[in-house]
Amino acid sequence: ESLDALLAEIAAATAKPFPDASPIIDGKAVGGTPRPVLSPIDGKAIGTVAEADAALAGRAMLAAKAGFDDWNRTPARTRAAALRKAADLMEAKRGLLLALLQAEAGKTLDDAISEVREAVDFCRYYAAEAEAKFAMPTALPGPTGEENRLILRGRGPFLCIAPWNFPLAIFAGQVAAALVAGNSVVAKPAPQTPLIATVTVRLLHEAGVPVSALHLTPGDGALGAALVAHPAVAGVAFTGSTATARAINRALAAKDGPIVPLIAETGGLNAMIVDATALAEQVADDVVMSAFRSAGQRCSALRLLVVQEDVADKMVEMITGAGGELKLGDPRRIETHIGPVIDAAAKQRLDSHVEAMRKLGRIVWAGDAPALGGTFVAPHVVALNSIAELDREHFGPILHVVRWKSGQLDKVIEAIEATGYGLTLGVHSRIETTVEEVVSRLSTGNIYVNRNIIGAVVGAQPFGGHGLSGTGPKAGGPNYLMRFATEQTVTVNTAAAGGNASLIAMGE
Ligand code: UN1
Repeated sequence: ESLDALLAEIAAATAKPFPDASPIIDGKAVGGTPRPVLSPIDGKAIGTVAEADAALAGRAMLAAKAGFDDWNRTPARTRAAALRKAADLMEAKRGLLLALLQAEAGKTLDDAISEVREAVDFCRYYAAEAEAKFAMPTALPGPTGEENRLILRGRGPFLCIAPWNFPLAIFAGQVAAALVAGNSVVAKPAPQTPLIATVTVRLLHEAGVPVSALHLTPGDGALGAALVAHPAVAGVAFTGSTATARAINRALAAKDGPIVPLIAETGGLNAMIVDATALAEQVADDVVMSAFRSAGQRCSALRLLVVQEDVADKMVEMITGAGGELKLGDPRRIETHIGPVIDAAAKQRLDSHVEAMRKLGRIVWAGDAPALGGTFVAPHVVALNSIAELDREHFGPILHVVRWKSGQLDKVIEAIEATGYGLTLGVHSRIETTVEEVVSRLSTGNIYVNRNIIGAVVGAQPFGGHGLSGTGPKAGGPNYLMRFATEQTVTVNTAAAGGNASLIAMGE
């Protein structure tokens, strides 16, 4: 399959105006307050979003409540079939999805292609998981004269709140998991990326998800708070900052009524430990890939390189050499390696961190940012004196470097664990006991040995962290759907009149 065909599909999708974004309740676009959607590439409007207010949030939640029971009683195989169909439709409509990932989220072609792939994989993976675990009750052994069945069902109206950095894959992944487990859904995309969310919801409806089971409410954090506060919410799946996850957790805890579960995937202070035995070229490649590509806008991205003193100068030189080869610019151009950061606020936060580090004399290297209208941030390498100095996640192409003395691996491990985050971690070493020590002593969710630390593959590398990085379970893993479900145990007295044959037959 040729690149030309792909580029032609993107060009065809770009030639027409993108479909507008709006709240969708029971399949209908319903009002909202319009504003333009701006591209991070050049700041120009690429479409319009009508944003929901608290009243529409309430309507969407009530519609999801009304739609829940039918969908929950729909056989899991039928629900899974809808996800498979959605995956097929995503592939068929990839031109539009790729064009939107580029224009709305500023993604390079590489990143956009991987993201469509990931969204498709999530749909197919959760479909298979639901068929394996939800379609049939599990028969469990027990005392003679009784039959026991464990049945998995949806919880109710699920609220899915997605980030802008994977506006297709994470958005579709959360929604697909919630739906296939039997929940109805109200989805709130990030304010920066409502267009692709609207296309995705329409596509899921086209694939066979009833309009009563999936509703969309574009809007900002205030809208998110109104949705979280609604009494009908039966569960929340959230990916975004640790601070917002905490706010959601507090708001849920403050409500009367049922205890509502929160599935949160948040930030990280992701480190890579490099010792003197590591292969330098490989480290340089993996660091550049993990810290700078995708403009550092992955929660898995590398923030902190912890390198053994003896090899630190050489490693940093190779990293900045490789970093200097990267082309920043319009992500729609095929030769571009790094596109813009998501918006002016993100750029401003990163610029002020770089400025603060510059004042302290900590800037080791800065790449070039293009003189274009968009929100571009050059990659940087910043020297720190200690791991503890990195006090928060800087969500962009900024790599912090700390040196460690041989014999101090212990201290390095303790300092990384002490950050309280635990999302991704890399270790580069050719000494097996070093790798083992790192893996066994760190609680980090995803550990990568002698490779880059981004791009977890659905099904093969279940993704998610601990502590300040999230609640689990891992997305794209065998336990993810469980948190979207309730369990029901049915025990039948087989000696009783009639024997309740139909209930006993369930799960045979
Ligand atoms: C995120 O950036 O919010 O492994 C999580 C990866 C991606 C990260 C997604 N799955 O790079």
